[in-house]
Amino acid sequence: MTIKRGALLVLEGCDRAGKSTQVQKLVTELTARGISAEVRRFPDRTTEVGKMIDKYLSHAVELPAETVHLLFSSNRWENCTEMKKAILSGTTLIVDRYAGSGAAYTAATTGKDLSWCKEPDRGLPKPDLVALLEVSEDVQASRAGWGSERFERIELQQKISSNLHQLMDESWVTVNGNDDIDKVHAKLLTLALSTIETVKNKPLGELYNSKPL
Ligand code: DGP
Repeated sequence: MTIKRGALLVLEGCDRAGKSTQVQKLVTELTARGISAEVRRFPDRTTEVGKMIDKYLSHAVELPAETVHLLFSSNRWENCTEMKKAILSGTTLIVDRYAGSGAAYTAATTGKDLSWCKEPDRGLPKPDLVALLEVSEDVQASRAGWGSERFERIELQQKISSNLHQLMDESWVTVNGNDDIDKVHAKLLTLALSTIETVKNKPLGELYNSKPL
């Protein structure tokens, strides 16, 4: 019997859009339905690269913007082999941020164009679905912990949101993150279930490249 692969599902959005809550709820529900599913989160602050990113985000160190950009990308690359293995062995990964954040945040903070920002992530596993959670500024700023990390400023978040929209291709959909938690969850669950079904016999793609892996 050939193993059906899992899906690579990504939640993107600005800070405090509700991604972490939704990623967790989605994995819990998929698991309850007997579907193999796991959470991944970027930045992955547990690795050596991730620890450096964490220090940068919490203002403990200063680094050039280009260095930071490559650190975030390399944090995705260092997880890439393990992620591919999990997906190809049938596990669906629900990922809290991925390359979309990589390009959108650096373009917003540095003014570099999106094509420059996308380049280091070329060739990573391509998400089968990117759900972009959209929240209003009021909702965003009212959520717990807002403002403590480096990029949590309204004017910057507006640029990030605009960049995320420019990155949208056929694999992206927008979801209204202002709705209550259960309504957002129901929408994401429907999207996840249909994507898992659609891609199970298809090859995993390469990000920003047309050929499959
Ligand atoms: P989070 O742990 O999801 O709150 O992310 C931490 C912060 O880092 C958040 O402000 C978003 C930002 N971020 C996430 N991924 C990237 C990336 O790849 N590049 C840049 N420049 N920033 C990122």
